[in-house]
Parts: sequence; structure tokens; C-alpha cells
Amino acid sequence: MKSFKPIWTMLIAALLLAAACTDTNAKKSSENKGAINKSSAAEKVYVAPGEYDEFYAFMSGGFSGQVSVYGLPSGRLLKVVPVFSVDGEKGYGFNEETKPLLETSHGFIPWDDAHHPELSQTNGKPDGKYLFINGNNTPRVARIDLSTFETAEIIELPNAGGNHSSPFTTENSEYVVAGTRFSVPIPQTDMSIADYKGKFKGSLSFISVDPEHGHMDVDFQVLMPGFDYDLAHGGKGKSHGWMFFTTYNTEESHTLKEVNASQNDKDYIAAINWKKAKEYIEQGKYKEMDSEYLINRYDEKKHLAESITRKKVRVLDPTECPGVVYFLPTPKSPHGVDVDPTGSYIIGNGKLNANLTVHSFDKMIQAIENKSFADEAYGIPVLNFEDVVAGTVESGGLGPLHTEFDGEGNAYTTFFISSEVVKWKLGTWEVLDRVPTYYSVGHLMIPGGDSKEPWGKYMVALNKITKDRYLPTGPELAHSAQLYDISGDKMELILDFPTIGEPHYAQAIAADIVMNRSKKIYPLEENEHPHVTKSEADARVEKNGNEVHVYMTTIRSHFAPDNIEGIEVGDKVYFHVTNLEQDWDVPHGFSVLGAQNAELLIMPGQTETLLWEPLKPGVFPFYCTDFCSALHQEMQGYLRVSAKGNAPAILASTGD
Ligand code: RUQ
Ligand code: CUA
Repeated sequence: MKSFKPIWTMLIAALLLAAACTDTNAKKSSENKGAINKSSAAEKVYVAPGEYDEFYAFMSGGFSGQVSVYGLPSGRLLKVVPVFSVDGEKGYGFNEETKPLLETSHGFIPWDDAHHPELSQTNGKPDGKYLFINGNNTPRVARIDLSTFETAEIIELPNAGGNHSSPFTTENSEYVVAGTRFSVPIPQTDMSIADYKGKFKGSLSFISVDPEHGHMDVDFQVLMPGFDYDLAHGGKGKSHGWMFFTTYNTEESHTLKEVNASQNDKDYIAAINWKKAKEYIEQGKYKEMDSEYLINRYDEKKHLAESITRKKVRVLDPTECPGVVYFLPTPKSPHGVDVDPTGSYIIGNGKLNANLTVHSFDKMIQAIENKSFADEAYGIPVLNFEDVVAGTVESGGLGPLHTEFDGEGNAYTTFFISSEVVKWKLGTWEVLDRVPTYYSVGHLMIPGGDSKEPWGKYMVALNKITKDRYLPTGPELAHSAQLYDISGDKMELILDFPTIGEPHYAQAIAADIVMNRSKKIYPLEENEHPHVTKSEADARVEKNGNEVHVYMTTIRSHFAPDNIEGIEVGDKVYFHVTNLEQDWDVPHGFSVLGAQNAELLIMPGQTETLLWEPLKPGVFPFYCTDFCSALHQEMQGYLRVSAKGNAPAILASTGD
């Protein structure tokens, strides 16, 4: 298994050189820029002022830790939803209400690396309720509520290192999964890195999603050999009940992985029968492992997040649970694993291979029934490659990464090294079309393109390198998305637009599904925040020792109170600001001179809290940061801070 074959040593070299290659591509592209038919492309992406886009597209922010929401086909940026990273624009992670969302067993973590947005599904179709996204660095999964476009929950993953193969869903979002990219000692312990092989382990988490409230919890984990688990996709239709994960580093090397993890001709796709796993759980055939993790949930009525600490997790050992895990040999260091809309084909995008390997679900089941195994790996049966392979796509491209589907029997695969998307036919495996991307495409996205019923009208290529596509902005260029019309036989590039952070993956959904569920305000009468102020008459300041609670309201165009005295240096001042507005799109902001904090941006009917510890005596202005009305500039007030022990009586006033 350990012989170097020239073809893929060359491929590794090509991978490493990919960025350099794009330099040549870049020059080619400047000549290509005129190649598109500008007026027909413009017409296809033109959404007239005042009109709505056809699709919402959700793009991961990668190292920005956020999700950005775009309209398609216009490429208009609609919103950036803060998820794993603090965001001063919205006070996210700065106000007291959202801070708990970023708590972990390692403490408060204000950043993560977000890769894969995944829409919740009902019957294998995106239902517009939730968007899940993974945090790769400190393993977490977030759930965004699409009625508010706010992060509603973040769950930490125990026994994991690098949550990359995540958070892919099952047909009815029974589960979203989370596989560990970096194997680690499980349970965590202080040991020599050189003892990796056989000692480090991977874990595949099955996170249950409560059908009514969306609440997530780790239902169980499958303990796996110490490979790297890269990506995943759920079975659908006939393969519903299975989840597929790619692996690389089946060599179990712990250093210089670029070479050492590229030795084996084939790595595996791990096929997990999660329905069977669930049966084992119900029969009690699990071990309870000590492992601490946090679940942070935002309560929409209380307008605040709370953390729950879990100390145990249920773990299945596949060697004691036959029928749960099988390995499908797949060339070579496969990255994406994608399941076609019928659930019949499992596509392994072997990044060090020129061709794509397609496995047949039916053949896999047959081979399992025949107990036709080639081998085993740590007690897990390995199927024969020839028994499960359905076909090979002779792509002509280099470095396949990801595949999506149009629902018309066609598949579209990205090739990182050769910077292109190749369209091919499921079943005959013939290549139908290919288009260049600018440059080094990673994921691609077709609205609903990993579901049972894709909207096969557009395809978006998410490119890693931008080079000459936009006006230069110094050494750092925005990453780039490219929109293609795929409604005809030939793919046609119609738009380029910059993205925020690194959009690893994206998902899109027909706009009306989400629009019709969208919230306009939070009803004030339903506000159960412990520090809500429901009318101006209740506005006040309370002081207990050095803790000051300011119960404040906002309405166009003033704060109540707007003159505050009686605070002294050393106090901890909590401004609990309730926005009394009940009109769509009328948030108010709140900020104070010298606050070591971001602003608040309070939605209609919501309460948010800013903590300030004044360091100096003086009179400090506060004001509204969101231009809310003709008299927005008048929406301001003063706060007097006295030296310690020198404060006058509390004053909370809007008049003499
Ligand atoms: S990745 S370019 Cu999904 Cu993080 Cu493939
Ligand atoms: Cu309220 Cu500006």
C-alpha cells in the first residue's frame, strides 16, 4: 500500500503549485473578460430597483466566522449574520444577552472558522426553518433561525478536533452530523504526539434536532479510527438512514501530512447506518464517556442566551455494534462526498485523482448482504472496491473537490487545480460541458443542489483566489463568487461578485419559502426579559452597592431616562435598553462615551444590555447610533459620573 506512484506525486506537486498556476490563468482571463455576452448576461442578473431576488443564498464566512446572505441572481448583499465571531455592528458577543452563545468548555471564544452552511430539510427538501453551520477550530455547530436571521443556538462538540465534516443533514433534519477532521486522544489526555497511530481517535457526532423548537443535543457519537474525516453527506430516498463521510490520512501519520497522508492509493468513504446506530442506542449498547461540552441557546421571549453544561456523552464502538460502519475504498484522499438527488450514487471527489469515483448504494447493500469484505480496518469491514463502484468519470480535470446536482440527471464538479467546473451525466458518466472559473474553485452551489429537488437554474462557483478580477485593494483581495446560468446545455458565466471572508460552501433556497416566515418585530407584550421596561413610566435607575441597573426605553426620538446622575467610579453599570417600537425596520442603537464595549442595536420589542465600568469622573454623552428618524441627531442624553464616595442621589430624568 505504500508505494509512490508518479501520477499522484505529480498531483501533489500540482496542488502545491496551484496558486502559482493561477498566475498564468490570470493573464489568460484578462483576455477572456470580453468573452461573455455582456448584454444577455446583464439581463439575466438584473433585478430592477424595488424588485426581489429569486433566491436567498447563504455563504459561509470561513475565517470571518459569520454567514453572509446574498440575493440571487443579483449578487446583492442582504445581511451578515454574526455566528461564531463577535460583531460590533450588532453588538453580538458584546451585549450581555449574546455573550453566552460564545461560551465553551474552554471559556469565552469570540471567533471560529465557519465552513458549511446547511439548510434544514423536510422530506429531503430545504424547508427554510434553520440554517446550520460548523465551527471548525473549537468544534461547534450553530443554528440560525431563518425567521429572524439570528443565531439561535451554538452547541460544542465533545471528543472532537476540527469540526469539518459538518453539519450535514438527514432528510428530515433528524440529525445534523459533525465529524472530527483532526483525530485526537479520546478521551483527551497528555500523551506523546509520536504515539498517534492506533491511539488517536476520530469521532462522528450525531446531533439531534428537536422538530418543534430546533434545539440541538449530541444524541450519540461513533468512535472511529484515527483518520481525518473531511466531509459528509446524508443518504436520501433509498439511502435515507445512511450518512457518508470521506476520510483521508488513513495512513495515520502525525507529521508532514502533505506527503505522509498521501501514500495510500485509496482512502475510505465511511458509510454509517445511523438508523441501526439508533437501535443500538435504544438497546443501551453504548458507553457513557465523561466529556464536558456546552449548549448555548438563545430564548426569543427572554431575549437572552443561556448555557447548559453537559458532562457525559453516549459513544458507540463500531466493533461492538456490527452493521453500523462500513468502509468503501475510494481513490485518493477524497475531499467532498456527495449523494445524488435519487440517493443511488455516492460520489467521492478524490482530490489527488483526476477521475471521479462513483459508488452505487444498491451495490453497497448487496456487498454487505453477501458479506463480501476485502479487509478490515480496526475491526470495521472494508468492502471490495470492484463490488461497490458504479462508474468512473473520466473528467479530464485535476483536483476534484465537490459535486452538486441540477435535478435533471446531471452533476457538476469543481476542479481546484485546473480551475474549472465540469458537468457530467449520472449513469453514463460522460462529460457534457466544462467552464473555467477565476480561480481555483473550492465548493460550488446550486440552489437545493444537495437535496432531493434542486432548483437547477443557477450554479455558483466559490473561488479561493481572486487575482485580477476586481480593482486591487492591497495585498488582500475579497474572495469571489461566480454565478453561472445552467438552465441550458452549456453553462454560461453571468456574474462575478465579492464575498466576505472565505466562502467555503453556500446554500440557496427559493426566496418565498423563507420570506413568508420572516419576522418583522418582536411583540412587546411577549417580552419576558428579566430587565424589560415596557413603558416610559417604568424607566428608572436602581443602585445596589456598586451595581447599577439602568432600565431604559427608546422610542423615536428619545431615551428615557436621558439625564442620569448618582453613578460613581468603580460602579458596574448595566444599561438594559428596551426598544418600545412596534414597527418593522426601526431599531435604535445605544452607545456611551468611554464604554469599553460595542454599541447595542436593539430591534423593535427587544431588550439588550450593555455593561460599562466608568473609570473617570465627568459628564458623558450617550446617543442612538442608528439613524432612526428626522430627529435622530437629537436622540441623546447625559450621564454624570462622580468620584468614588462623592455621588449625589440617583437621578433618572427626562425633565426638570
Ligand atoms: S472545504 S473547498 Cu468544505 Cu472547508 Cu472544500
Ligand atoms: Cu434612535 Cu437614531
